[in-house]
Amino acid sequence: MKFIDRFFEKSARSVAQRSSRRGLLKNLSAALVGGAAIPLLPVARASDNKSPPKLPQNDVGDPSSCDYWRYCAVDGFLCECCGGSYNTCPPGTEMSPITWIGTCRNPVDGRNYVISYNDCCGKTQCGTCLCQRDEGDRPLYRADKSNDVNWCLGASSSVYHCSTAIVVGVAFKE
Ligand code: ABN
Repeated sequence: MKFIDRFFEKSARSVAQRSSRRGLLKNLSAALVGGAAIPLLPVARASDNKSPPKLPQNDVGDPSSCDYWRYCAVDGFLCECCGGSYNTCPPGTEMSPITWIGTCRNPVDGRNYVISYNDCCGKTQCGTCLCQRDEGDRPLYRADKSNDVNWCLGASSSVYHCSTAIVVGVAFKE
C-alpha cells in the first residue's frame, strides 16, 4: 500500500512541477472554444465515398426546371442548364468540397432526402436557369444555415459557375 501511495505522490508532484495553473486554464479554454466552433463549420461531403441512399427507380420532374423536387433549397444557376447535370459539374469546372445542405421531399415515395448543393467553380457564372427556392434558408449572419454563400471559396478557384443538387442521405427527423 505504501508503495502505491508513494508512486502516486511522486507522479502528482512531478506533474505539478512541470505544469502551471495558467497553462491548464489556457489549454482548457482552447479546447472549449475549439469544440464550440466545430458545429459551425461548413460541411465537406464531396470527398465522402459512402454509397448514396437508394432512391425509387422512377423519378418525376424536369431537372432543368426550378420546380424539380431536388432544388427545394437551392440558390443559384442550375448546372443542368450549364453543360453539367443536376448532380455533376460542367466540364472545366471543379466541385466545391464544402456545401449547403437542404432537406427535400421526393414526390414519388413521400420521403425526405438530404440534398447537398455543391457549387461548381472555375468558370464565370453560367447565367441561365437561375433558381432560388430557399426552403429552410436563414439570414446570412447564420452562415451555417444560409444558402446565399459562394461555396467556391473552399475550392481552388473561388469563381462561381453553377449549383448541383446531390442526394446524400435519407432524412429521418424533420
Ligand atoms: N451557392 C450559390 C451562390 C454562389 C455565389 C453567391 C451566392 C450563392
